[in-house]
Amino acid sequence: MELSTSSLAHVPRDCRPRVVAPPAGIVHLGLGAFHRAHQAVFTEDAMAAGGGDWGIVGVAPRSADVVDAMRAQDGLFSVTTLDPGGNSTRVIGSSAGQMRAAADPGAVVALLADPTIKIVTLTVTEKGYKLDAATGRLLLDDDLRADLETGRPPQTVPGLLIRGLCARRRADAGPIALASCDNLPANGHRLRGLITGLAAATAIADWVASSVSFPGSMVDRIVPATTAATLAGASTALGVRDRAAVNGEPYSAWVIEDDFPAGRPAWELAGAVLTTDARPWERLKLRTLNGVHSAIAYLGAVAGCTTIASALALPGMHSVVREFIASDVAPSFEPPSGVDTLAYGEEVLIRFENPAIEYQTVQVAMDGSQKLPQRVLQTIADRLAAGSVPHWGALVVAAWMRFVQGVADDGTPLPLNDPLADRIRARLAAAPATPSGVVDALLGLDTVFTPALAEDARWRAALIEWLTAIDKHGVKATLAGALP
Ligand code: CS2
Repeated sequence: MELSTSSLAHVPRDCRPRVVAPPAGIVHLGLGAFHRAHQAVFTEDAMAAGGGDWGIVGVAPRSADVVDAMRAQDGLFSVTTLDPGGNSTRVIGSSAGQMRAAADPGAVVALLADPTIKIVTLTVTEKGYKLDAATGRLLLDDDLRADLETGRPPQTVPGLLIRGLCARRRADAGPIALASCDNLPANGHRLRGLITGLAAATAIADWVASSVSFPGSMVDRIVPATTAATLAGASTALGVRDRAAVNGEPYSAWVIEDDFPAGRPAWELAGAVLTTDARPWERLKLRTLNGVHSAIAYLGAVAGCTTIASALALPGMHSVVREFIASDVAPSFEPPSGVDTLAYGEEVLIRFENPAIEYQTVQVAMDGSQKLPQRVLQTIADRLAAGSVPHWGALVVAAWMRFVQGVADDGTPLPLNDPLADRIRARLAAAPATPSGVVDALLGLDTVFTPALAEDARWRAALIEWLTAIDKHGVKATLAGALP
């Protein structure tokens, strides 16, 4: 039997949703596993505790799989919390519909112009915003230009949002909040800059300024990609088949700027923290959790480890990432008041060690050109500006430079899933195959490395030193010998 509203009676009572088929109030762009295990859960709990019509219409930009699976299940899906002390599974009922933007962009635009929709949340990944990762400036590529300058159905996220906002203004459907939940620095400010920049040349510029808000947020939960084992585990727990199941770690956090002109769910009743400025939390999380995640991913993948937990168990890895946190990350920023970055880092390492979360190193490693700037390079830039050479940060970037060459230490091919893959390959192919050749070729990627970073001789030397060590001894031996 499949999971659906009519089969819920067969699902164990304590796994059933707290809300079913709520009227829509939110559109969510990016129907991936992270959203289903994060905002969808917070929003269900908020409706259960505080009421309101805040059902989520989930929009998948391209992929049809999740949309089809969820539609067949009346929008229901389950989240299994992977806890070394015992797993628990619950069905989430906060969905109010599913759409595929690529198949029917007009329907998404019409929805954004519907007065019942008061919030748009986004998890479209770093590259979805079409922003230069190094500087945050708009990257007006051919796709986005076509969305803005022709009447074709929009194919990019910014194109879809602008078209939706124009339609909303025309329909006089009232104010709306656009809330980025992606791992971008100052994500609310970046989305505001993007949308107001694109709207500047249009008739909706003033309306956007007065009626659209851009609350920033820090989102956090480790949610591995769904596998056949995820689906099998959910079916066993539920007694019915769930094709849209996801797994997540026990930890889950959401710090959101409270700027919702048309109202919002009572997320604070679901454990979220409402604040006036989420940036200190985002910076802490991006530089520590995500920075260390990427560090373990690149070093681990090159060393031949498939999961983050197994990579963290390599001799020397734990000490190296602790040194990275203590010597480079922690001194690079002021944490939110009351938070100790070193203690936060220790908690993060315990979360990464959870053996039940089989988070793939290559999943974290993908899109490095979009992730490294906010996760690692800003830390490095701040340390260099303070007069200190970030030795461990250089090891992380050297590991990325080794990773993008496409083979692990044992000769196994490594995937390069990155919007800049072609540029990266072309630069490497044109450069001498020496550590300094590779470092110079990649430092020339100007949407990744700012001029200050590309030109810093101290840092370049540190990169070359690490890359030489990795080339000569491999990652495992480099890690094992990195600290006395
Ligand atoms: C990870 C994140 O895949 C990645 O790049 O670093 O998805 C990470 O698991 C989340 O940000 C945790 O909140």
